[in-house]
Formats: sequence, C-alpha cells, structure tokens
Amino acid sequence: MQTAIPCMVMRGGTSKGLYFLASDLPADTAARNRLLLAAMGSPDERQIDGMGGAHPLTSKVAIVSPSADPDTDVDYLFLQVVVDKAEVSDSQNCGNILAGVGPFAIERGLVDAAEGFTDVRIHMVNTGARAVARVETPGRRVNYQGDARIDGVPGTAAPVPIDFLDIAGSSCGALLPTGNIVDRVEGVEVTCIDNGMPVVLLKAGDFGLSGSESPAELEANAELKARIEQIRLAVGPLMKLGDVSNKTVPKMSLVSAPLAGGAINTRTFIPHRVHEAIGVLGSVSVASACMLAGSVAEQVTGLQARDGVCRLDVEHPTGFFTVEMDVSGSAQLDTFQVNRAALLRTARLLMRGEVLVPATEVNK
Ligand code: NQM
Repeated sequence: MQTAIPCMVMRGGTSKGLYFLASDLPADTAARNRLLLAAMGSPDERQIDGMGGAHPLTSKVAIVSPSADPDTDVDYLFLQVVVDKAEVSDSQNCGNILAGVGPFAIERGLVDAAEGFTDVRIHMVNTGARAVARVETPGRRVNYQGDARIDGVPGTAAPVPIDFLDIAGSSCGALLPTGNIVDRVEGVEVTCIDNGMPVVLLKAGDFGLSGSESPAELEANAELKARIEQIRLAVGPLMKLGDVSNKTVPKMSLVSAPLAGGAINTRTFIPHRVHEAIGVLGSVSVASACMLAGSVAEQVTGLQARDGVCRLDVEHPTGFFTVEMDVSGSAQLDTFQVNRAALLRTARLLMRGEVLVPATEVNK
C-alpha cells in the first residue's frame, strides 16, 4: 500500500523542490519528517527510491499555509532533506525555493491572482522575516514564460522580483552576530554576517587559492574541506548558532577580487558541498558585507563602502548574482544598516500531482 499526498514539483531559482500545502501533511513533526524522507528517497546518496536529485540543491521542501499575520498572505516553512542522512532540517531558510512560493500559493488557491501581476507577501517561518514576491498573472493565471535570465538556469522564464524587508540577524539575532567586523578564528580572518543567511566570509588567498577554482576542484580538496569545517564548527557558537555540527548553517564563502567585472568573486560551501552558483540570501549577506568598511569582503572588493542605493554583482562559479540594496551607516559597526534588499529570480512549475510514499512510513 502507498499513501498519495498532493504535491507540486517546482524549480525555484537555481534549486528544485517539492511544494506542499501544510494541510496535506501530518501535523506531527516526526511523522511529517518520516514522510518527507520517504518522498525524497533519503537517506541514500543517489536518492534512487524517491524524488530527490542526489544534491542538497535538489532535496528541498516548501510547506505553505495561509498566514495568521494580517501583513502577510502565506507562511512558508523551508525544510532541507539531507541526502545521505535520515535528517530533515529547519535550521535555514532558502531564498531560491522562496521564488516558487508565490506561484504555488496562487496555483493552490491560497492567494487570489490579480489582473497583470500579483504581489504575494510571504512570512518566512524559519527566520520570522518577510518577503514580497511579484508574480506575473495575465488573465489572473500564473505565467511562467518570459525573458528573464538568471545565471545557473538555462534559458529564460517569467521574472519573479523579490523584496526583503527585515532580514538582518534572521537566524543569529544580529547582522554581525560576533559583535565584530572581523574575527580571527583558527588563525584565519573571517567576517561573520547574517543578512538573511548566516555566512562566514574567508579570503580565498588565505587558503592558497585563487578563487577561480571549480566546485569539483574544491570538493576534491579534502584538506581544504577539513580546515573549512574546523573553522565552521568553531564559529557556530560565536555566531549564536550553538553547535552547528548537524546544521546546514553557517555557509562558508571564500571570497576574492572580482574576475569578471562584478563586485566580488565567491565560492560557497553550503556547507559541505560547493554551490554551483550561490544561495539567494547567501548572496544578500555577502553583498551586505561588501558595503561594510573593513570587512573581509570589503578588503577584496574593488568597491568603497558607501551609503545609498546600490547594485552589486556577486560573482559565482556559473555567472553572477545581482543584489540591489539600500544601505546606511556603512562606515561603522554600530550604525551599519541594510534598509532593503531586492533581487530577481525565476521559477517554474514542473509537475503537479501526488507524491507516493509507502504507507508503512506514514503509519509508523
Ligand atoms: O541562501 C543553498 C540555494 C541555497 C539557499 C544553500 C538559498 C539562500 O541556492 O537563500 O537560496 O545555501 O543551502 O537554494
């Protein structure tokens, strides 16, 4: 016997995942997690008996429900289903999967589409912060086709511009959770920042790297991976994240001078695989650090920290990620503030139907 659960498969930005209505899943967290592990085919490196794509970026889940908060339309809970362990984690948010939440909420009748476009106001449950995603809805139906191109996804699609309003200190309680612009950890200078995603910035040069290495090259470097993980474990408590050995945060971003005309170049461990691009909120955190005088990012970028509205191109292995920001007080730690961050994603509905899981996993 198998149990069928209504589900949509969507590409959100450069990630892919299963999207559910909360009301279609068990309310009990342990039962829900068992079901999601079975749906994805975890734990198994190939996720061969499930929907997962054998990589953290394709083993993601969005759970969406009507919001109780009058200022937002829907609640979005992001869950990372670990590929090779029986673990489902809510310890991080995901701005890529977020890009599919607006279209999904309209498709599943949680938000009424307006003529032309629909602004979907999203409460991001993992961090408590809010985002507004603008979805194209000509004829009051979601449109997925268009001319918007994002690096890391072939072709073009309809644009989904996203605005973030209050993401500073989303998981760590403060934009600069260690209280410093730069810390020395395990002998290496780092900047620890959380503007939507906890990220540790490290200079690629401090590891004997140029910053242009491919994700495969970095993943093959066992010594480098061990060193970066050692720094991550040491930095977790300093960032008020506690013991991070079983958490997917903080992300570890190796930064270097731009190579292709952008503001900064990055290679990001998420935290054990290397991202083929960079996460959405991860790039907002990196871009924010670029604007802060004295940070590890500001040391390698060609920019001068400055206030006002700016657009930053964060380079990554498959192109760049543009973040628009409104910054003030950038000369000092205690005055630095990112008032708004905005960016462009695309999303596409890939499949709608039911995901089937063995009934034994649901009724345990
Ligand atoms: O930082 C990968 C992704 C992400 C997260 C990760 C993300 C974000 O690319 O907001 O989008 O860092 O785990 O989907």
